[in-house]
Amino acid sequence: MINVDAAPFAFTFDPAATALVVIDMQRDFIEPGGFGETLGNDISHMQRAIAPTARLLALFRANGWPVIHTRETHAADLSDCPPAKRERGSPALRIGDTGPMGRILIRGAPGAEIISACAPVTGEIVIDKPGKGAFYATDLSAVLQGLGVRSLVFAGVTTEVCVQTTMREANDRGYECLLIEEATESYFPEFKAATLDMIRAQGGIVGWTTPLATFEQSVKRQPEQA
Ligand code: C5J
Repeated sequence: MINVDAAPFAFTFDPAATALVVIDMQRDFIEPGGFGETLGNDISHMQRAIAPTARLLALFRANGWPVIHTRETHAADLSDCPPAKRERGSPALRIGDTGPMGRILIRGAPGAEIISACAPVTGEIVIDKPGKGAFYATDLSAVLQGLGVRSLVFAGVTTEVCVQTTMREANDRGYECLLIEEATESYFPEFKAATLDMIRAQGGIVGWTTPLATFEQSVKRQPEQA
């Protein structure tokens, strides 16, 4: 078992039963011309999560622990995109419209791909999800059961939308969830801060959070690698 100094108290995980879940590190949320920007957000905030997420990926890969990536995407015919989602608000471009990186959030479009710094490598699982939560309308539950996983380490964007929604879904399904603080970002710094607080409030009502360096040091200290 590995013990991590986390908030609201230590997070203990069995590395043989733990996976990293990297949420939606897609060009459409991070790069100019994508979904995030078309909604009117300041995408520059997303830059901060890239290097920490890449470091976390490197750590899991070096240890041979499973990595799961998610992408928020829709079918080309939009059959899995509720009109309520597509038609809400007045974005410059809607889901399915063609922007500088191809059709917004459509599976296979360049903008829907994961940014190169965090791109999946051979053997890693990629889950396409039509909703904010990665369990809704996907086979993520079956994938995790197949891996024999009980603890999930989270990274990705955006903190208060797809990351938090997926952590809550996972928590309700009995998974122990740890969010790495620098490896997640929001377009709204105050929403990120509030989400970290919400996750660990009330004795870890959704899960735990910890800084990346603390997690890395805890993994280095594990007895098997001493
Ligand atoms: C959003 C996400 N923010 N991946 N999606 O619409 O958080």
